[in-house]
Amino acid sequence: EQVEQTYIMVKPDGVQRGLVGEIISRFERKGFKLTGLKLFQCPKELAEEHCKDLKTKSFYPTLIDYITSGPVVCMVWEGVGVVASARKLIGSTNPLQAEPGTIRGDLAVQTGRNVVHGSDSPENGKRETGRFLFLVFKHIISEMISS
Ligand code: YYY
Ligand code: MG
Repeated sequence: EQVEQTYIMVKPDGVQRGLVGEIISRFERKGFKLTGLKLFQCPKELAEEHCKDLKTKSFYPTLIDYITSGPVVCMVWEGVGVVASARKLIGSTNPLQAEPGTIRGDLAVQTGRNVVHGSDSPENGKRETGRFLFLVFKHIISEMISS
């Protein structure tokens, strides 16, 4: 079986509500490996790139405003089967339909404030992780330039 990577992002409501530790500990306790982590104010371009499959949806503008409304905690988790397993730990998109015991099932009520993102396929896990690493790289370079 192949080791996968998934991109997990605690959304601004999760950060503001102080749920970062709780969310990290669920992935840690499950036994996955944390291989990247950074707190960011999500730039609008990244939010648009990240949500580009949802561009035609009516909630898209609200979604972009939400994702860019405050800092997010970006993480990469690794392991065999991590992509599907992380989706199970996170629960359904609508927190009212998410099972108790899942992150959204336990900690959220609104779809538009559902606390956390997780990649939906191994391909997207790679793509979103790549985007995250690029952003970290850009951030380091821009700090070097401005210092
Ligand atoms: O992967 P997941 O986050 O569970 O759902 P997606 O269908 O990819 O939608 C991404 C994001 O968009 C969702 O987490 C909240 C928001 N959203 C919404 O605000 N209203 C909807 N009806 C569907 C999704
Ligand atoms: Mg999704």
